[in-house]
Amino acid sequence: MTATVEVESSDEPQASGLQFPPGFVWGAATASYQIEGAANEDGRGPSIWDTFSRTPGRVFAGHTGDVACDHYHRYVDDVALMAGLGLGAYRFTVAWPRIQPDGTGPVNVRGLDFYDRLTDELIGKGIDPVVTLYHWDLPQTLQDRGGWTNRETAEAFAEYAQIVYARLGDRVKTWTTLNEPWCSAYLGYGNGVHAPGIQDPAQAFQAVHHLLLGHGLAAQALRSAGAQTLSITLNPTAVAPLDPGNPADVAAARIVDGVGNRVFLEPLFRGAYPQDVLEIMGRFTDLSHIRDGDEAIINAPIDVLGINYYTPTYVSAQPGQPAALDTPGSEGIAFRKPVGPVTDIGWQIEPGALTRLLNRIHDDYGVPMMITENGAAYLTGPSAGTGEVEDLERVDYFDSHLRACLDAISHGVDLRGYFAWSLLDNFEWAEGYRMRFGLVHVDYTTQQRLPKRSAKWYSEVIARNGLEGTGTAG
Ligand code: IFM
Repeated sequence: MTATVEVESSDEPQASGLQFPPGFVWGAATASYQIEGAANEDGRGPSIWDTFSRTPGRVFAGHTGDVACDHYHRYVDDVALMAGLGLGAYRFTVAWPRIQPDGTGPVNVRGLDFYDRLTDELIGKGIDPVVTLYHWDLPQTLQDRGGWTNRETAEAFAEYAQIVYARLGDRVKTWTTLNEPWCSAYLGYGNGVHAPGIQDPAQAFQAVHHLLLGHGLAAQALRSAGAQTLSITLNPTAVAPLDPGNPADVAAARIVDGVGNRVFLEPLFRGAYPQDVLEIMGRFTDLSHIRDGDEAIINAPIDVLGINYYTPTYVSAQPGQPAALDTPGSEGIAFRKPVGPVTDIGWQIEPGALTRLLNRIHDDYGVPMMITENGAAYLTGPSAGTGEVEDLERVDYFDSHLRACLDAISHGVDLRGYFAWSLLDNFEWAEGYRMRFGLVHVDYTTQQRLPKRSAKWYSEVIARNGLEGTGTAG
């Protein structure tokens, strides 16, 4: 028997399969060292990225974050730009070295004042401030004492988190402890491509643990201070075996998933490191840095998991292959070079991998999620004729990845929001300013901002809370 459903006609816009859930948060993200500049102003201390970027050969063409997008001085105009795009939320990072120039001890009130002004400016324009406490700019003094390989850094981070909360907690609802601890640990201490530039698998694993411990201690402290929505942002590897029918490739993917993903997800959501990963870590360290009770601290309840996604990873078993330095324990595993369409940074474009990743984390951990970064590097600049930036490839990238989000939502994923990376072109770490991820083009000579075609497209998506067209995504 078939049932007939009568649909009343109405002039109201009808939700289609390309519509996002009511209340979905639309935002854009940035990070302190990548945009602020003002590296030596108002009492800011040096960070590991100041040291690293001034070390010859570390960053493309010797670029540094000394000036970056000069956002520290231009935040009022930048917030106006965000309001013009219709952003509902803005994800920014507080720079630890502005708040405690030495990482511990005296508080630099002028640093707090800046984020206070920024927060008020956002709220005044109806934009929700979403704060990340750590996006890689560790105070150099802490690195001089071992950085994230030293347990004291985790304790110092919790103290710093409380200082920031005490100033902004009356207005900021969403608090993210760390951004992409995978990068801090494995790029900072594993392959050394990021600050502090160390290549040592033992230190990389110690850093993983102390980052997680710092998250847990900060989460506990923020919660007892009254924080409403707590989160951490991970960049889980969307890893798959090159040949899913080959058990050796499947085993290779399991190792990469363990060292890259489960090492974070399991203690965060189940309160214990997975046994197979402990065995890998145990080949490089005696594990004495993991103390009784630490995993319970890391397991502090959070409200939403931030996901940063850009590109998938495919691996296969390859006897004799040396380990990738950013994945200790990956001896005998080959990482496939990107194939098919890639962005200008060379990252493979595969929106379906985002759906798989979200579905998997939902199925395994049942946690609400938010896309806290997603975007693409394209070098498209202002055209000689119109002066406009016609970055249609970026529009396609966003569109296809938002469709991937809708697919995940229809699978049952509790996805609460999406933050485009990035609001502005900015300092892309070891790539310097040569890679451009912005919705808004920045002329680094004049600091002039120019919204790209993708910015206009994104503001239309925000206004309609959905993508153009009808029918189902995918
Ligand atoms: O620019 C970075 C950001 O700082 C962290 N996530 C990835 C982005 C693109 O590489």
